[in-house]
Order: sequence, then C-alpha cells, then structure tokens
Amino acid sequence: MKIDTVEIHHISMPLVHRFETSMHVEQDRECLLIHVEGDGQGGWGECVTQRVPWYSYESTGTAWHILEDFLVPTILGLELGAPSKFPNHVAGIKGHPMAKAGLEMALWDLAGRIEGEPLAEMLGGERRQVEVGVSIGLQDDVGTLLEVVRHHLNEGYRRVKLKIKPGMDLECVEAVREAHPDLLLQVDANAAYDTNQSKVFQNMDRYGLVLIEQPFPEEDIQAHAELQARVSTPVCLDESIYSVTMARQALDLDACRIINIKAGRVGGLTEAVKIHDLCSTRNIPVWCGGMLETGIGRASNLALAALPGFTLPGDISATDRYYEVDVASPRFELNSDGTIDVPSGPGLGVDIDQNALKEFTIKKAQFAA
Ligand code: OSB
Ligand code: MG
Repeated sequence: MKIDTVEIHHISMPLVHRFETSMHVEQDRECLLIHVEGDGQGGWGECVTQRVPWYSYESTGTAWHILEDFLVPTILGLELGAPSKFPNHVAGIKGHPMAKAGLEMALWDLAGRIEGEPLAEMLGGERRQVEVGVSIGLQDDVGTLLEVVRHHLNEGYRRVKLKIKPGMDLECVEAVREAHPDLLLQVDANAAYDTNQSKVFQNMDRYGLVLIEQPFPEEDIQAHAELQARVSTPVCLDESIYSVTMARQALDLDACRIINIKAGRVGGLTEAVKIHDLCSTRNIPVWCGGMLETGIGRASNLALAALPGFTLPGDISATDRYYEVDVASPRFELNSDGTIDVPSGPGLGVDIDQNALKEFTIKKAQFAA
C-alpha cells in the first residue's frame, strides 16, 4: 500500500446535548477527519482529540501539528505494507497516540476497501452485534440525572455509566441504584480524585457496580492498586493505559481488573488489539471506550468491539444520542436487545456525506507525495 495524498479536515459538529465530565464541558465535537488515497482507493480516519486537552495532553490543535509536520511526511509515497506496520513507521515520533491512531484508522479503512474486507474481520472480530451502553455526563441535580437515566433506558440501553466527581458521587449512585436495582451500572471519575478521598469508593462497594473507572490521576498506578486491594468492585483503568506495556504492568500490580480500550488513547487499532490479546490470556474483561466519535470513529469502535475478549458493553451509543446530523452514513441504531450492528461493508463500512463534511469543516489541507 502506497499513499499518494492525505487530506486533513478540522471539523466542528454540534452535539445534541452538552457533555459534562469532572474536568470539562463539551458542546461541539471538534476533531480531525483524515482522508488518505492510494492504490486507486480512499480511506477515512478520525482523530479523537477534543478542542481542549482535558482528557490527555493532546488537543485537536496539537494533532494537526503532529500530523502535518511529522506523521504525514513520514508516510507519503512510502511502501507501507499492511496497516499493522504503521506503528513501526512512526515509532521514532514520541507520544501523540490520538494523532497516530487517526491516520492508522484511515489506513485500515483504505486496506479494507482495497481487499473488500470489513474492518472487524481484518482485526479478528467474531460478533455481528455488540452490546453497548450509554455514558451520562454530570447533571445539575439528582432529579435530572434520574430523568436522563430513565430516558435512556426507555430508548433500550441496558448499561449505564455515570460520570462522577467529588461531591457528585455517592448520592447519584445511590439514587440510580435505588430506582434500578438490576441495572448494569458503572462510574467514571476521569481522574478527579485525590488518594486521600478513597473512602468514597469503599462506600460505593455496596451498590454492586460493574466497575469504577479511573478514579485517580493517570500516572498514579500505585493508588489504583491500593484501592483495588480495599474494594471488591473491579477498578477499571482508562487514561492510565496508553500501551500494551502499561497494561501488563498495571495488571501485574493488580491496579485494575478490567481495562477500557480506546484505540485513540493507545496509538491505534494495532496496539488496541495487542491489549485485547494480553487481557484475553489473563482472563481480564475489556470493553470499548468512546470519545463522542462521529460515524467514522464509531464504525471503528464497533469493529474493535467485535473481538471476542470485549465481554462488557462498550461506550458506543447510537448516532442520535450525540448527533442530529453526522458526517457519515448510514447512522448507527440501537437494536431492541441493547446491541448495535457491526458494519459489514469493506473497511469501516460507512461513507462520508460530502455536504455535511463541508458544513462542519473549519479548516482543511491537502498533502501530496
Ligand atoms: O472518559 O470515557 C471517557 C468522552 C470523552 C472523553 C473521555 C470519555 C468520554 C466518555 C463518553 O465517557 C463515551 C462516549 O459515549 O463516547
Ligand atoms: Mg473514561
């Protein structure tokens, strides 16, 4: 596979509802879409950064810089081989996993279109439908939260994740658990807690949560290990796990018993599959995280979640949970059993809507070999 041209589109797409976490409020999805052309075909990828670097150090601005100045020049005109070789080509460029993953996704889509093979199959996926859940941002009060949860359950979601932060945690979990005793319920703190606040999580143990996601800062693996030793609810790491090496070390230290896999966070689908494989050999459940993706990244998440080790529902909602208008079609819909179909067309299995792309693009550039 040889890449002749790369296009980067910086888009801003309105969200249906604001999405609030312990660190940040998001109103619009501002990310990069990457188009590659080679061997007479085209492929799309999504770089899952956000405008503000609250989740990790990457932002849409840094990703543009790393792509334009380093990643794109490295691969243009090069005989690349399979997309799984891409990480080797860019190994000399440190960090910036989301920028790398966005370009790698476009190469996977291109390779799939050239071969006529769906991405899920290329990665080793086996399922045709994947179980999904909804991630609920911080709400103004418990009453509103209960209404939002009820609304999503009525839509057919079977698993709910609540964003929490200090002061908006136990009360929320208790209220939702009381209203829905059998619901698959989990929480995500996005690293908002100090290690001296771990009592909150010990108190959460009684609510039968599926998991507690990333309570402490990403570099503090030891704090998570200390918490895991004190609670029976599985600790799940998100931000802390940026490579298969990091995953192995966290598991060796018993810092988590579940891992949230996001291809963007770990530098691409190739590394994501390695983490999946490691966890499978250790009987560690994994699930596919989300970054409010457009239909491009959502298609990629569904393909990844088709792998056999993804035994917990992913943060992969239907398109209309986030977007009235999306850049990709067809839209993803929730089945009555709380699953979404894995795309079955070549590559990502979705097409770009050129009108929507034009409407949402705020900056674009093209690079040729
Ligand atoms: O921590 O999982 C997270 C969204 C943006 C950044 C980080 C996270 C999230 C979500 C939403 O929880 C998941 C989704 O529905 O896409
Ligand atoms: Mg998370």
